[in-house]
Amino acid sequence: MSLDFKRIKPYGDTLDDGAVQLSFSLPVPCGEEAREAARQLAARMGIEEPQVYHMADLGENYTYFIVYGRLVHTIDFTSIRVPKVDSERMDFYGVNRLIREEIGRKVVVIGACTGTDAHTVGIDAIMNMKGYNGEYGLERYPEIDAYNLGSQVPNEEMLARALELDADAILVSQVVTQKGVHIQNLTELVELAEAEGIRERLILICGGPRINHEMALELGYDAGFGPGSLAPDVASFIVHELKRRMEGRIQ
Ligand code: B12
Repeated sequence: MSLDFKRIKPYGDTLDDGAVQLSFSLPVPCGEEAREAARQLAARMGIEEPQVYHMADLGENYTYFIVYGRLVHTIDFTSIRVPKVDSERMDFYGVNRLIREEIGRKVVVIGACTGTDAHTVGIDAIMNMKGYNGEYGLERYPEIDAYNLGSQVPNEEMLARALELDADAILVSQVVTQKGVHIQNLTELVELAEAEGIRERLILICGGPRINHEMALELGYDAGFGPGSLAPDVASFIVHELKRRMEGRIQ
């Protein structure tokens, strides 16, 4: 069967069968009424023949469900446009060579989990000497001076340190997204930088499991990196952007 990219839908056993699995919780006591409520909700989501395969009592009148069914909706894949970081990706050696040969000085990068966020594993993956998933972190790059400020760093402190270190780029990690706290926190940093008149001097980058490039641009950042990002992705973007800005100044 040939694929119609204008009408794409999930599949399980055979193409276009629409098979999906979803899980959710409801604030109701576990029982047959809860099962029926989950089934009806799934039907309203556009799932045909919904079956509650698993139901578990979460205690205190909350219930968890896993529902299987067939999704009726399709998506026009040909109409999808997603902004992506489009700078050429270089490896560790390529990044260091480009800095040496075309920037001619060390590149200063500071990073942290800001606000109340204490999830340091993501920013460490990007910055730590030992690196992550087979790639060294920025601290290992001889041409990059990398400062990892750790967790729960207030935006004011982040900016003050950026000024003190004359940083080229600020890396902000936001993992907790409950109640939109990341939006508020990321926006505050941009506003502070603008208020201090230093926004244009900085390359502002954010990252985290629920961050993407489009969202980052909307919030006033230069780039956003999501799950699976590695140090060379970020380093490549920084040096290309720095070079672009330097060339802009010369013209
Ligand atoms: C470990 C962990 C913790 C540890 C953190 C320890 C530490 N030092 O980091 C502890 C136990 C402290 C913790 C606490 C909490 N946690 Co927690 N935690 C996790 C967990 C299990 C793993 C996160 C992790 O380490 N991922 C691995 C890293 C490598 O992945 P990553 O962060 O996505 O990073 C990659 C990319 O996103 C990107 N990236 C990340 N940051 C940046 C930054 C830049 C600049 C760039 C370029 C890229 C980049 O690059 C990285 C490498 O590819 C997740 C669940 C999960 N499985 O994801 C929950 C989770 C993140 N935690 C959660 C919650 C709710 C909390 C608490 C609020 C719980 C509570 N009620 O107390 C507290 C909050 C503490 C706080 N003040 O922040 C929720 C968040 C829900 C949400 N949507 O907001 C999650 C998703 C669990 C869940 N399903 O509910 N947590």
